[in-house]
Amino acid sequence: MDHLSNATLPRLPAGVRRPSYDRAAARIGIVHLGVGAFHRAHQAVYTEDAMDAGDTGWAIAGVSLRSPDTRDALGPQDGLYTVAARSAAGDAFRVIGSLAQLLVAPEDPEAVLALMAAPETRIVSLTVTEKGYCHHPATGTLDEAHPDIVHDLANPTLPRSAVGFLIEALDRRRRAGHAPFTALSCDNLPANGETLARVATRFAALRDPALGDWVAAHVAFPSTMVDRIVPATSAADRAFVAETLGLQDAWPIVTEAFSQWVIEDHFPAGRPAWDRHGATLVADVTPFELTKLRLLNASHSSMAYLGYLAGHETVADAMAAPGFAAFLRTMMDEEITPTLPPLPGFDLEAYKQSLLDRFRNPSLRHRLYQIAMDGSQKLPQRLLGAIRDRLAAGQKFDHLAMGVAAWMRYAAGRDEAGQPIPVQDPLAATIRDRLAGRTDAAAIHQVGLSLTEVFGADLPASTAFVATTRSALDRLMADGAEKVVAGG
Ligand code: CS2
Repeated sequence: MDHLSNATLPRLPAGVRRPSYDRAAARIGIVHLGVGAFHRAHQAVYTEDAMDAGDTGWAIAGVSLRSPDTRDALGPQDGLYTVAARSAAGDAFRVIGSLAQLLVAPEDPEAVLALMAAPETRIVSLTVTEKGYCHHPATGTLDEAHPDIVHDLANPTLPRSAVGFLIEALDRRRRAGHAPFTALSCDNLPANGETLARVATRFAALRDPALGDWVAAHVAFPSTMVDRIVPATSAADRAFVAETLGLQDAWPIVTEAFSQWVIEDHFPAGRPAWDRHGATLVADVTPFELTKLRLLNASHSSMAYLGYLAGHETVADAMAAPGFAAFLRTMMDEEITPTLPPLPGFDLEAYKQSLLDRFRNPSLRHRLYQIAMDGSQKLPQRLLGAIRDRLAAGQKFDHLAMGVAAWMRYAAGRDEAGQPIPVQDPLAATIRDRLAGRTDAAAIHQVGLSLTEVFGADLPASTAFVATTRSALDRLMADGAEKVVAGG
């Protein structure tokens, strides 16, 4: 079977949407760092819509900061790939052409920097995951001891980190008298634009105080809220897409029909007309971001650890198991909703119900193990912020605490049958070393709380937090996740 490419585009079945613009005439206006599945299901699709409507000066150069896999898969396809949006109502297939170039930073950092420094590049966007910011999750400040930060400060023209690339490219634009690009974070972080500004400006100042001042004064870092559930692509997904297209796609994206993008409208160098294609432009994204992180992502993470420990494979499997939907709904209603800022005109009840419906999507195999990754980088904005608000209000947070306890047990690396869990987390080795083979609740809890990068200094000093999370962990280790969740 032939591969998807510019040459085979005309062979697509009539029902498969494809680029309507002349790809050869499109010009790069965006460099995106972290050209992974989420970006390709989300920002690249909004940008495709804008280009289909004539905005063809906003093609994307997708940069991988680590692996060549995306470039190796899509390069032979002229950057084309399929987005298959699946739901109980049916499937929609679309071939996306907005990725005009694919680069692998470790192979040629200079090529990436040259593109980012070019005046035609007006936006540099990022989906580098929480750990890609090289920050302390509890405080949002730059981790100046991070190996990539240490390297990039010593080798500014050969960066490894997203921040290193951003600042070297901005410095080149500054020295050449070019205006800066807008730096657009599209990651699941609270106040993601402010977080990016904080770590980037600090990194710049460590390189050169004048550069730090320039970045702080001239670079726009708008915040965004991004939302689309995008499971990792499986071999079954590839077969499913090939059968529909009649062409092979080395890396299709299977996702849900739902997509949401809320963006602070602060783009001094311009932007695509994303707002004409489903994105929402606002002055302040905070209430949208907090609502999504604390409802969707908190539920995702709690379900990931409790569901994995209960022996379930996917989100849909867990949602079909006794008690999970009720556990999440109670957590959302009783412990999280009271911490949310007002969103005038927003139907919060309908939103919460829609989240549970999205989790139940029978067409998506969203593995709990995928969501469970990097929990040390996710817990602060997903569970701990709401817990701090509940502590300040003197209100209970038993369900949130159970989510924290389930992460502690998961991160300790042994499941309920005593089998090893292949924990993927920047702090996995630290946790393992500090446990030193101990598997009891007291040790797991004490090591967990010792992670100031995650829990800060305030939570381990809170009697209520320590007692509630320890009680949850004791219950979890005595009864098991399935019984705990079924019991509500
Ligand atoms: C998930 C998110 O893997 C995870 O941590 O919770 O990627 C989630 O699917 C997205 O935020 C949904 O918008």
